[in-house]
Amino acid sequence: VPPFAQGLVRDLRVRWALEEAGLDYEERLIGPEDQGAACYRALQPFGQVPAFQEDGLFLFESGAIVFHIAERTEILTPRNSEGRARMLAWMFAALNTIEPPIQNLAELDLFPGDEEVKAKRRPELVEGVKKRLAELSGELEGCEYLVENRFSAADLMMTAVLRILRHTDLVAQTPNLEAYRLRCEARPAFQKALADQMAPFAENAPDGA
Ligand SMILES: N[C@@H](CCC(=O)N[C@@H](CS)C(=O)NCC(=O)O)C(=O)O
Repeated sequence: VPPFAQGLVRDLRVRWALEEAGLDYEERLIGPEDQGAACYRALQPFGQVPAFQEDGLFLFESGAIVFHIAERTEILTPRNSEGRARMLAWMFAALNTIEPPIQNLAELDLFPGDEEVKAKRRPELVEGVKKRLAELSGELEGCEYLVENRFSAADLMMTAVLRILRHTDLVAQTPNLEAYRLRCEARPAFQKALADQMAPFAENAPDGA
């Protein structure tokens, strides 16, 4: 993927969860030519990344994969059923309520397009993002994490989503959200996952890139 997407590709979420859980895994990288291939579509119906295989189980959608991994470990999942349900609610919120406006803004900013059209559309998209960030910030007021004030897969997913805004200062404008993102990203499992995602990009970069 181009440099603007490196460190954001959604396999990062899965790598992070696997690192937190301390599970052994093997990565299989794909290129654009694999996206349409029938054998890859059998793993991921939309040809997207990530896809996950564990023995006979094939999973797609980063949220479903992370949840599957999270269920294995108390590091990522509260022990009680109420806590687990709240964790799932916040994972859905990250993916379904917070990510869409953030993704729309990132696509406008980072993908090519008519600059005049973009400039007209951007303020509305920024407002949409700011609204959700303010709401999230309010929810995190006085708390370090989203559920039971302990790190869980909900924070993993929320942090992965907030990172999509790294080309802007929108998260940094909200001090408790910025502190939350940094707290989650400081985890050794995140650092390992990020380094592992980035390594092949560096290895495969054309000379001097
Ligand atoms: N909802 C999916 C989105 C996956 C997704 O958008 N993956 C991107 C890479 S981060 C991709 O494969 N894009 C290429 C495409 O959509 O064709 C998930 O969370 O797994």
